[in-house]
Amino acid sequence: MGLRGSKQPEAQVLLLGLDNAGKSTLLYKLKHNTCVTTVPTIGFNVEMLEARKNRKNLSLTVWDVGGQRQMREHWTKFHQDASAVVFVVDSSCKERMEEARKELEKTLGSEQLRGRPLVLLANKQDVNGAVTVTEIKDTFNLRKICSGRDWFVQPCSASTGFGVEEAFRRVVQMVK
Ligand SMILES: Nc1nc2c(ncn2[C@@H]2O[C@H](COP(=O)(O)OP(=O)(O)O)[C@@H](O)[C@H]2O)c(=O)[nH]1
Ligand SMILES: [Mg+2]
Repeated sequence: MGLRGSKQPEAQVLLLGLDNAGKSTLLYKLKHNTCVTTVPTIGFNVEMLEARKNRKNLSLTVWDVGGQRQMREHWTKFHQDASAVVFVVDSSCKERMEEARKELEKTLGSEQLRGRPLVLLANKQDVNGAVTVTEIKDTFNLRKICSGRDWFVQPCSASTGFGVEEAFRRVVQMVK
């Protein structure tokens, strides 16, 4: 880092999760603090976010890779350079919890992501009857599948903005 002169530290963050989990909404909330009408992401969105860490600027490049099934095989191409993984779950959709759990497990099994911190976002907490953080920790068996890495579960709502800043601060804190 220091050898590259004045270039400021940067980190790549992978934003993953099933389609419709709220990844793009979250990214735009963070970037512009607005709610935009998203369209399903084909391919990927990428945004640069500025943060402060250890009294230095840190630029985070966030890769929001489309969550549709046919895109998931491409997730692995982004693994190599990732400093952290943010996995977004639609807490209002119990029907797809198992599918989400399987994808997360597969992601965490990637050799290239070994030891990388995970922030799991229990999104859509504004929806009545949304699954709680405790329930998600249990259903996903997080303690087990996250052994050997730092992890944290943050409840949030990308629509209202609740928990979104906290989630971002966690990510900044956890990137190495
Ligand atoms: N109620 C609610 N809806 C959300 C939230 N986050 C995203 N959505 C909606 O969920 C849908 C999918 O969001 P999108 O960001 O496109 O999901 P992506 O496929 O993961 O990028 C959109 O209709 C969003 O408005 C949330 O926190 N609460
Ligand atoms: Mg999207």
